[in-house]
Amino acid sequence: MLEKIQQLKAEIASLEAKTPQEVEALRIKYLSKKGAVSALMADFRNVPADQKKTVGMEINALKNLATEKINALKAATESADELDESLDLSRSASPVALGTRHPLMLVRDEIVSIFSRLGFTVAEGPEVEDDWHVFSSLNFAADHPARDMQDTFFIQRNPDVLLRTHTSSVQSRVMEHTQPPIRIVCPGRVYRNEAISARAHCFFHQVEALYVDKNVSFADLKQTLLYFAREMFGPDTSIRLRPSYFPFTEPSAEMDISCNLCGGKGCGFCKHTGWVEILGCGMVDPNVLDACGIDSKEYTGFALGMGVERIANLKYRVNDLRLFSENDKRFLEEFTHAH
Ligand code: 2NM
Repeated sequence: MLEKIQQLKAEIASLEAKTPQEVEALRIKYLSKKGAVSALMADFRNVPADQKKTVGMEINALKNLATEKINALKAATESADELDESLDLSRSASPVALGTRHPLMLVRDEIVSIFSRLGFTVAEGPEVEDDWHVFSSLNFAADHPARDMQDTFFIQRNPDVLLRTHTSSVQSRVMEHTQPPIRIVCPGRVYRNEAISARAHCFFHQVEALYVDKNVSFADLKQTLLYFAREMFGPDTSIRLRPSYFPFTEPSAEMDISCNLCGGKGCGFCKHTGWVEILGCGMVDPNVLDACGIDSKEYTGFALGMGVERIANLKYRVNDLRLFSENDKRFLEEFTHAH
């Protein structure tokens, strides 16, 4: 009897079924009134009295095992069955919420695209730079305040490992290994050691352009600026240039556009002047060309640079710079349909 029980246990433990029908057949075979377990129960009265306790316990264990096994098979085949019928495999997946392009990147791409229509190609370079490419090659005097710890981030206290403060370092690198004609546009992130506020951040984005060739003149610069301003801010935009100073250009100028809020009549945004400043520019200083291996007796060039945040502020009237780096979805999603 015990031997028979062990044999049945092994048999039941290895049972398999693929459909609910097969499971039902197994249930009948082992657990119905005429099944194998009931047959053992019926034989139970022939078991000698001194073995009844052990054999009884074994039969109960067998019955539990068979019930559990068959329930498990039932659950497995039924759920497979259910899946087959309820799954609509032709349904599309649940919609994925697409991200949005960052407003600064939209504006950057628009600026770059305007210059590329004028034949400028994109050049990029490292954000971690050395003194030569950020300052010395660009005619920054040894005691220029930008070289100060106050303004520039140095890495590991090494005065020759720093975060670029403008993308002009990319232009210096290109001039070093390319002879004119050079016509490049350089977008990128730059770093300055400033306290974060609504109007300043420790990093921002720039686009600079550089054109070096024979006979490049200030008139070429001016025409390029006018084309840029009208493409960016609309065909009715006027520009004006004011004399300025930058270490890497001589002469230097700052460009204003007619205020695109009031159309030049004067409003709070343009401080009632009718003009807003948008970029700096000038003729590349001969010292810069020579330092970068370009003969300043043969070639001249113009350069210009602008802050992407500033252009974005003008275009979208974002009045707090911090919004650009907080990644608040409500802000970012406002630009979903901007382009
Ligand atoms: C500006 C303003 C004026 C500039 C100069 C150069 C280089 F590398 F050619 F010397 N790149 N960019 C430049 C000139 C940038 O940003 C306000």
